[in-house]
Amino acid sequence: MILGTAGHVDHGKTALVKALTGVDTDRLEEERRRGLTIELGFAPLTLPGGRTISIVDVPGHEKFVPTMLSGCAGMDLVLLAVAADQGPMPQTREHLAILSLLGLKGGVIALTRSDLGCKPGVEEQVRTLVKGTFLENAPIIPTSVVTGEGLDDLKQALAKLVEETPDPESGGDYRLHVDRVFSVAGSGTVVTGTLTGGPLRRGDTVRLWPGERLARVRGLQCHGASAEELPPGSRAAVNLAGVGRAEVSKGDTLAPADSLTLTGRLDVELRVLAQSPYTIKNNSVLHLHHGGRAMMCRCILLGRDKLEPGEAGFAQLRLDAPLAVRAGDRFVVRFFSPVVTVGGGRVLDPEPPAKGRYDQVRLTRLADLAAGKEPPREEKAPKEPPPAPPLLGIDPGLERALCELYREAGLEPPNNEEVEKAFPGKEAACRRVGRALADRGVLTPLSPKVRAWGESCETAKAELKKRFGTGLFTLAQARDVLGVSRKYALLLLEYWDRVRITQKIGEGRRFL
Ligand SMILES: Nc1nc2c(ncn2[C@@H]2O[C@H](COP(=O)(O)OP(=O)(O)OP(=O)(O)O)[C@@H](O)[C@H]2O)c(=O)[nH]1
Ligand SMILES: [Mg+2]
Repeated sequence: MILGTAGHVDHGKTALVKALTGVDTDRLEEERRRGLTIELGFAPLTLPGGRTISIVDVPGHEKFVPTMLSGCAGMDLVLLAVAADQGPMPQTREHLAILSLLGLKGGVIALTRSDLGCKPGVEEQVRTLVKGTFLENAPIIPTSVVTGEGLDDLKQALAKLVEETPDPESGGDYRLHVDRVFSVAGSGTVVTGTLTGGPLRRGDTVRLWPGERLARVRGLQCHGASAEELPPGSRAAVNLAGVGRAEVSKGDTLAPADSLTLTGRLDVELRVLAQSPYTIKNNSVLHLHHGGRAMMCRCILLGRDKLEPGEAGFAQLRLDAPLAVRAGDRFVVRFFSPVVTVGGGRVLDPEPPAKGRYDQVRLTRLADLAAGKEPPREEKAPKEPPPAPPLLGIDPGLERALCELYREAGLEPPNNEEVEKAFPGKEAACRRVGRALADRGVLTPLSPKVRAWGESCETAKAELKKRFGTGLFTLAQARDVLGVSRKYALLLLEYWDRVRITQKIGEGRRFL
């Protein structure tokens, strides 16, 4: 079972984890120097009664909310830290909202740093904050890592909570959102993450989504102890046979080959937080967080033009990059700018139609899906056969031909559909090879529909950096330096904005 921390920066989360487990989860030099959590931290906690659970310690700083979100994947319970001398602060509220949107069911609240004195009325403020949320009836326990006050009570409260909470559901397909990747001398690439579903066994063949790479699980560990299999709710370290360090990234998902849907569009049930300062309007751009991934998306509202704070409705999210999902998955959305959490919801249909915002049949079907009813079945196009494993199944001739085509096209590539059409009869294989080349970084995914030769993009970056340094430049200037049309210059710059190579400022941009 996974217990996550939550709460505002400096409210004593990491200190509390250390006092409970003996593990300092701020392991980076920078974290220790700045006294700030930057990356997720992990520690096992043995509770009174002998049961051991895993703690995921998240950063509280506003800047690291995306990291906090990635740590929520697979979280069952929360330890919300509120500094007794300060009371609830913005990220106390934002973390609580995120955990509510993700469907967490229980937790304990620690009033930390109690030795520094309590702000008058702080317990009341906390009670008011959690009223109507899943923490409404959670115990509030004053704690201090300096005097030791409350630590035993906190452990007892956690033991009781764990006992009352059903174990994470087993059965079904395992899934693990990768939160760390590293190499171990003599073993090769190891990824870690929180396991849901499963169990995951040594010898299993996993797919590294959203890529198509298949890999065998050579070894498994939980908090340093080797295992033949791990149940859901485990912190898992997975040694992948034959996978290079560069072939898997943080945010990737390990799951069986045909268990997820790779998609660029999601029909969802979307709820706007009651305390959201913003309304979500049709066609607005949002940051989407799902599992360990974050990306931009465009929100097409279905059957309405806006969602006010506190309202829920159906929407189609059009994603900037393919995402591996399953119906029922939870997600969170943050406003484009300023970046604050505004809502979230559940995926209802990962393979939805592209059109028909006011189509009554579609809206009724979504309402049925949201209510958990099996919809009146529509005829769907037959699914593509599961992709063949790359490297084994890839036609080297086709790979060469595609590379040639993209190299020649440089910064003005044809879109994916046009590329496929150039290889009649081999469209599906072409799609596979294209994706595999993008996964390996040979091609750069400028948008869900267009890829470009990676080296051309790198050269373009170098040319523009040489010309403008970190100064501002306009789209027209970039177009002239690169000698491409406005359309392609914009495609490249918008891609760089998304992956934070450039930043858009008014009408200009600069390199970050
Ligand atoms: N006096 C006192 N200080 C504490 C206590 N717990 C934490 N602190 C201090 O509060 C500061 C922040 O503690 P952390 O545990 O790093 O806070 P955090 O919530 O993990 O911070 P982020 O991870 O950056 O969000 C540190 O200087 C701690 O020494 C406590 O019980 N008493
Ligand atoms: Mg911390």
